[in-house]
Amino acid sequence: MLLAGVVKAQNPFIKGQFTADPTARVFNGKMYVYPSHDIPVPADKPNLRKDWFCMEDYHVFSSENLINWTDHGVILTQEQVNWVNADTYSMWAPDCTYKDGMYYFYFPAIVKPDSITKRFGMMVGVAVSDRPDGGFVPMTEPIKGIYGIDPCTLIDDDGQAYIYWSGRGMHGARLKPNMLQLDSEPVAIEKLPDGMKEGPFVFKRNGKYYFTFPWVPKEGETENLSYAIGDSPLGPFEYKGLIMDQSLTHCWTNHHSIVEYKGEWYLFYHHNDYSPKFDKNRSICIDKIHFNEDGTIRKVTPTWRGVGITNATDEIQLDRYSELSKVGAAIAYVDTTDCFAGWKTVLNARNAYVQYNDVDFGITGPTSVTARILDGKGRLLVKVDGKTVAEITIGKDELITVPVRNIPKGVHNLTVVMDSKGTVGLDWLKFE
Ligand code: FUB
Repeated sequence: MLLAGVVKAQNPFIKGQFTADPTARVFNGKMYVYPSHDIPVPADKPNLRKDWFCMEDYHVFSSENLINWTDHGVILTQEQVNWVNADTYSMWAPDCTYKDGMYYFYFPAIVKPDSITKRFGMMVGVAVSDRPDGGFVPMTEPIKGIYGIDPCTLIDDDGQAYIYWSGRGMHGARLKPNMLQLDSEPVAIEKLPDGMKEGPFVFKRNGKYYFTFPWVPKEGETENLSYAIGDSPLGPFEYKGLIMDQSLTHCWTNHHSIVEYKGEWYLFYHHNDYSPKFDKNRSICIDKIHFNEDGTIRKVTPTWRGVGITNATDEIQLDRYSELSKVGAAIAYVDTTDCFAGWKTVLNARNAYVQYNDVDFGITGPTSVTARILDGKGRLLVKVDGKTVAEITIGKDELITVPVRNIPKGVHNLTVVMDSKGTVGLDWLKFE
């Protein structure tokens, strides 16, 4: 049965549950994201490490506009896979690909000690469905020859499928047409910079193969995202540089995918915004990624604004800002005991501001705006493209509605400016 829930957000774009290792794929003109599903260690599992990853199942999410995401519910659990040691909660980073009418969901997990594989450690399995959002049936054995984690697939223009993984270095191999078995010996991907690497993601653009990966350059550092380019799917690849710096919140891992959708390229990655004190409970994010003329990648700075256009009639979470004034503006959790309650913008100096770009005011134009004020006192100016459209004087009420004037049609940038002394905790604005 499908559990469909709608999530609307900027970054992180899935709220209410932890998500990590996002592999994004476009199927039937829609974006699907297959992440891992971090959970806090269950209280009745004293044998599991409290400071480690804990993952028992996978969800899939889809979106047409990259703003409104549907959670299709659980698509696979460790209990469903006979070779997985279900005491280990080790359903790590997955991928999904489409070939000849079927969807193949690849996932790593720790094998049962007595399983048919006669191996220990992590292997990679496949579950198959005729649709991308569920119905996956796991194969009864993991793929022979893959000892590692973080599977990623590539279907080349000639239809040949490849699979990549990490574990004792980075590897790739051809897949048989059945997509369930290797069709070549694993090839070690060499000449990448020294240091710990995992999470390969390979894609093709303008005839070049991009081998991209999280990488820890030095002991004591955390994962950045890096890339190399080559002329054939299994290399050799030449290292080209960084895609994203190490996380400012010190999330040790990052894990990503890069995909083209409706003419734009997007980077999916994860940080630990909803779990600032424990970086094994992560949340997935999306930002645009751009290429230079010569095919090299421009470095991406992670944003909270994320991507997409926000309707003026939605609750506009300004704390997922495009720009914040250097003085007198900050972002804080609404409830430090429940990070999923989200954030608020705190303005505490005259002329301090928060700017949120790409708001769609439609064609008829709203007549009023409502602000949710969580605390404080003061006067706010609401501006569209720099012109004041409303003034909000904060009193005792949490929800304050005032008229708006001269709102232009279409998509514009919204700014809220502090116009008095005082401190204001602003949750959201919404136009009617
Ligand atoms: O999510 C568990 C592991 O952390 C993944 O397999 C790695 O890529 C890292 O993100």
